[in-house]
Amino acid sequence: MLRGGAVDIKTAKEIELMREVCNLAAQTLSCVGDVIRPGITTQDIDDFVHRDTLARGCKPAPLNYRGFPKSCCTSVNEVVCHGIPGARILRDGDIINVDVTHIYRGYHGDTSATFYVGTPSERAILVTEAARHSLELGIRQVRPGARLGDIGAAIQEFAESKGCSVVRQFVGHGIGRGFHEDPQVSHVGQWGRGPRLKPGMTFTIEPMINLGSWEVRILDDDWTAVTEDGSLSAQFEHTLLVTTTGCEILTARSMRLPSSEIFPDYWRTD
Ligand code: EYL
Ligand code: CO
Repeated sequence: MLRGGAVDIKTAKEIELMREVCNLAAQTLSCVGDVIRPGITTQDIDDFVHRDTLARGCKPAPLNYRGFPKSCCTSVNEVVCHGIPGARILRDGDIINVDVTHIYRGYHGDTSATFYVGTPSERAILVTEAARHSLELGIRQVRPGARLGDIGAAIQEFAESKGCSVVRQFVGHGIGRGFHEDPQVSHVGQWGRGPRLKPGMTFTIEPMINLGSWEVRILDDDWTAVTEDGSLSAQFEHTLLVTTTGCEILTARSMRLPSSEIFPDYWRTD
């Protein structure tokens, strides 16, 4: 049993199971990209995710987690995270984050992406590509000896340089047998601060980036988080392993996301 604050180091066998579940979650998320188009409902996405998760021999972790009623989260436009699938119809120009977490042989794999519905506006492209690139920059900090604060610093520095803001209320998290384990991974931070990363740690990075202010409020359903100012919000999430040399993106996708990765080089730096 881990003491509060202690970060679990996964064994070789656990890492193999984490690779499996994370790869299965990544495949489901890739396939979600093919069903998103104007005219479908967010419930249609949940139906697809539920069936696809079971078809891969997994269970959807969100379903009944702290009373959550659906198998994934679908967060449209000003919804920051934890949007509940339902009757909402997707319209041309919307952006939608789909967040899936699979359980397989007792282990969790958590990943999400923001998709464009039809033709995006300039504002939608800005916030979505800022979120995609900020996750990329956060991941680049992950290696043994780096500090937890380096991840948030890299994300915050970039997002704010593009005139966007970083949500503070929700954080990445350790993951394994538990959906949510220590540590908490803030998406804002200071260089050189916080505990050091060690090989065998597994955690998510999942920055939520807003076009306006970082403040969020929770709707009366007690789940849905929206931007306080109604501005657009976008998010991407990967589950990561700290290796002896750097990091492995356990939820990496081999296929591209057809409706989301239309500007893969928007802020290419290399
Ligand atoms: C369930 C429970 C309030 C999810 C994640 C579904 C949501 C709001 C109570 C984190 C925490 C997904 O996927 C997640 N993070 O990347 N709760 C989650 N729920 C839920
Ligand atoms: Co997630």
